[in-house]
Amino acid sequence: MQLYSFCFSSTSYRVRIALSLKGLYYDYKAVNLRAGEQRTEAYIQLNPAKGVPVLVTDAGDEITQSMAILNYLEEIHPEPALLPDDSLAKARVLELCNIIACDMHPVNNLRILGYLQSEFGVTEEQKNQWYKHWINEGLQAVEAHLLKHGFGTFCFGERPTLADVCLVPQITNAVRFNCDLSAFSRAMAIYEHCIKLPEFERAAAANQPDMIN
Ligand SMILES: N[C@@H](CCC(=O)N[C@@H](CS)C(=O)NCC(=O)O)C(=O)O
Repeated sequence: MQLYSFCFSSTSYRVRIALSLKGLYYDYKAVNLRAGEQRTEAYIQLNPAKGVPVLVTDAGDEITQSMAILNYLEEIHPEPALLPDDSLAKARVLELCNIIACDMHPVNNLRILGYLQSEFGVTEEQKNQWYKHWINEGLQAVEAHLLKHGFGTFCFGERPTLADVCLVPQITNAVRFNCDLSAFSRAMAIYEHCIKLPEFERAAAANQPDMIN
């Protein structure tokens, strides 16, 4: 397999964690988002949505959208399972994934922050205020969900699920943007636990071939 990825991309990081947890080998194809490589003609042929990640399967099929890629990996490589069998338990995991993937990530995506600056003259300070506001809103929902339905060392139990796969990259970004995360003690405890595990560490930005400062 091949993974089109950017070291600091949280959506790519989700997929890197899942590949690592499942012990799957892949070729790393770096896409420098800061240099705008996601908007080149060649890349748009690969992903018209102009983003990472893209997974190219062993058969050469291209899959975009991190949640679709995670679902594919779960079905093709079911062990270790990152979703519970029980329907309600699975819904709980996916609820948390969707808070992050649907409610939080899109409003703070690079292109949104760039548009705020280029079209509306938003200052760096205002951009950071926007970013922190949506992180805080989203993590309040995450924390409440974890307190209501979560248990164990990970989000849901003693083994990582897709909830942890989505949570860790989102918190990593929040830490990078100096957000105040003191109100989210359950989410932070899970994050601190996960990032020390070799499977998560392998997938971190610092360990990617395109790591830049
Ligand atoms: N919903 C998509 C979002 C993909 C996406 O936009 N990824 C970000 C990086 S985390 C990106 O490539 N942004 C490029 C840009 O905004 O120009 C997914 O989950 O894969």
